[in-house]
Amino acid sequence: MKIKDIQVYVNCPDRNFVTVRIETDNGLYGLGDATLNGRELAVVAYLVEHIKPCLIGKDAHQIEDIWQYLYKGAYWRRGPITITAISGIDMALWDLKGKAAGLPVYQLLGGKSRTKMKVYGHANGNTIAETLDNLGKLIGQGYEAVRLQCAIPGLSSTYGILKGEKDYFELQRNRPLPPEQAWDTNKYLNFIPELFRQARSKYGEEIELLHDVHSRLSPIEAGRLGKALEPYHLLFLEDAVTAENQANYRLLRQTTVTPLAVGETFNSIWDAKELIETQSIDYLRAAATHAGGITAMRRMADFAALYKVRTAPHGPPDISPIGHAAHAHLNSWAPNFGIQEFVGFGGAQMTAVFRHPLRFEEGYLHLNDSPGLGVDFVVEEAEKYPYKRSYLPVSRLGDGTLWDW
Ligand code: KDG
Ligand code: MG
Repeated sequence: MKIKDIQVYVNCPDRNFVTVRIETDNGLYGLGDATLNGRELAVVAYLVEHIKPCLIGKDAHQIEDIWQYLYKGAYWRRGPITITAISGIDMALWDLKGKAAGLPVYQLLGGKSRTKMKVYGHANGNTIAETLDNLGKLIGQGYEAVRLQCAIPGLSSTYGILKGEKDYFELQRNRPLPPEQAWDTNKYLNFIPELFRQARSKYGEEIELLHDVHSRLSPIEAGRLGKALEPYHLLFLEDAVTAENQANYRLLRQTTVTPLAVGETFNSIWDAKELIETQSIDYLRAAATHAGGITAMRRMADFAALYKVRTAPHGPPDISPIGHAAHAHLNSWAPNFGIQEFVGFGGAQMTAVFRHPLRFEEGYLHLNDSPGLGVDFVVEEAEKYPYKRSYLPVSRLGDGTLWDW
């Protein structure tokens, strides 16, 4: 099964996605997601200019060797552009191997550890009342776990709150340059515990609750928040602090028993090594699209399992249905799967372009038994939606200081 051609598509069906399509000489094709939100074209160039010429004629079954070849062969290891490009290739090769074998990818990984995957949804709002109404709607749809984000009173904008835009992409798209958002640690820390107090008092203890800090706090500030949230029993607090310095989490861990999750921006097992070994986190949020594909995610899951760390793959709208399908196969297999973030299947344009193998029912995702990853990519549909440049927002304090977004 030799690689005959590699096509890279960048399209905007509702939002931008980079799709890798590898064709083999036995008439099969495999699909991978290489979407890096806000920096899409850098990955496209890496794939087309640097990776494609190296892979034509190679045996598509040699997934591990190709992964090592692209990782070690670049000499410049790691980094989001390189690893997102490798991730797209890796997913497409697993898709091909599954199609060639007539088996879904989870079977190649070792079979199913579960029949369905628990997900958490998002309830956002401009006020606590609105956030809790949205939480009630998700509980009504069967969700057993929900992330709560609420606009901070006195701030003009807050992460996760759309303020009239149709979705996150429109929030980015409607501005020619990165949108600027405001941040105030004191206002935030004084407000968030009240959101969770009211959520518990309205809906009780049964529903599992989560929150994403989006890396805005120092370890000690994060410790204050974690402690204040302890009475409300979160499933996890995400990205309480940045993890470039993994020791941040060792410090945070000493201050609170609120479970901790981190990893959506990780592009290597090395980003998580110390966090896992020191048991400083409870959930690893790495994504197949940004952390090295199925090959790397499998390795991370096995390593995390040794330390009782569970997987909770990143599931935002800026990962394509191919990336979500890769997670579904990993989640079906991983003995230490924890929970999957899930924000729906996207709009009409997206569902016309990507045909996916997932079904949502009563708080869980179900994966069908199609060979490979089970996703199809309709090129003629995709080509109706050209790429549109967009940027993620940046954050600033009131005095103009640039902050973590
Ligand atoms: O592209 C950035 C988003 O994927 C990110 O902001 C979403 O933090 C996120 C989450 O937890 O889904
Ligand atoms: Mg997050």
